[in-house]
Amino acid sequence: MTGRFVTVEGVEGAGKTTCLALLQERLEAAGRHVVRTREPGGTLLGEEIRQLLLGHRAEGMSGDAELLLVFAARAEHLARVIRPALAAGHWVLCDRFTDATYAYQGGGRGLDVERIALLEHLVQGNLRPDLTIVLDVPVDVGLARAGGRSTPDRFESEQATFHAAVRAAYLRIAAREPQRVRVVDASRPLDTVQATLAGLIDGFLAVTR
Ligand code: Z5A
Repeated sequence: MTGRFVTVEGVEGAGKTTCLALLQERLEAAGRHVVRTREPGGTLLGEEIRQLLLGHRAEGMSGDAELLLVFAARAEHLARVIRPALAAGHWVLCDRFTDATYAYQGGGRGLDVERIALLEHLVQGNLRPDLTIVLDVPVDVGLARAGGRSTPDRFESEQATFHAAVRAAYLRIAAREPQRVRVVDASRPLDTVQATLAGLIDGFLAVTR
């Protein structure tokens, strides 16, 4: 059986973690071996880079430093986890991937998309997700859902305009690549969202047998 690369994206608090669990269950019930992972992270080095990226650093970091750290973590993740899993025929289920870079560093931070595309090509070659699910919620809904947490990280501390730019960037990607990227209205009650996701992943399984 051929492995597939499925990613889940969305603004903060959209429900990715909650929904990834359902997707994993569904795929395993269909007999697929699933490797569930996340970005930034997924490897020892990647998790250390995650701490740098999310950490509470008084002086922050430059946009380019942030972008290069994201791709450094991704290079390690691809080499140690994603490519080997796909080569073994496993399904990789990843909480965020390069669409997040276009959304956060491109949309949110306003970095030049061409620079992101250059690094994407350098680090990934032709590898792209086979399916990307964008859980779409209005920013205030996502922030309210995530609001109960402890100290906000560097991204969570950003203004609502930053998160709105992130959301808009995701929707632009989805409009440009409707075959790969499916938008799910995640502002609905969880059981409704999960029913939509179950249908979506079952449909994808049916065409990838
Ligand atoms: N980042 C970047 O800048 N560039 C990159 O290239 C990459 C990442 C890859 C960490 O990501 C940060 O990294 C991220 C962007 C940056 N920063 N932000 N913001 P992360 O994915 O680890 O962090 P996150 O976005 O903050 O994810 P999260 O906080 O774990 O949120 P979530 O997984 O989307 O939500 P959740 O934990 O599943 O749900 C939140 C709550 O809502 C929870 O109580 C649920 O029970 C509840 N929930 C979920 N769905 C529903 C529905 N439908 N109704 C009601 N309540 C719900």
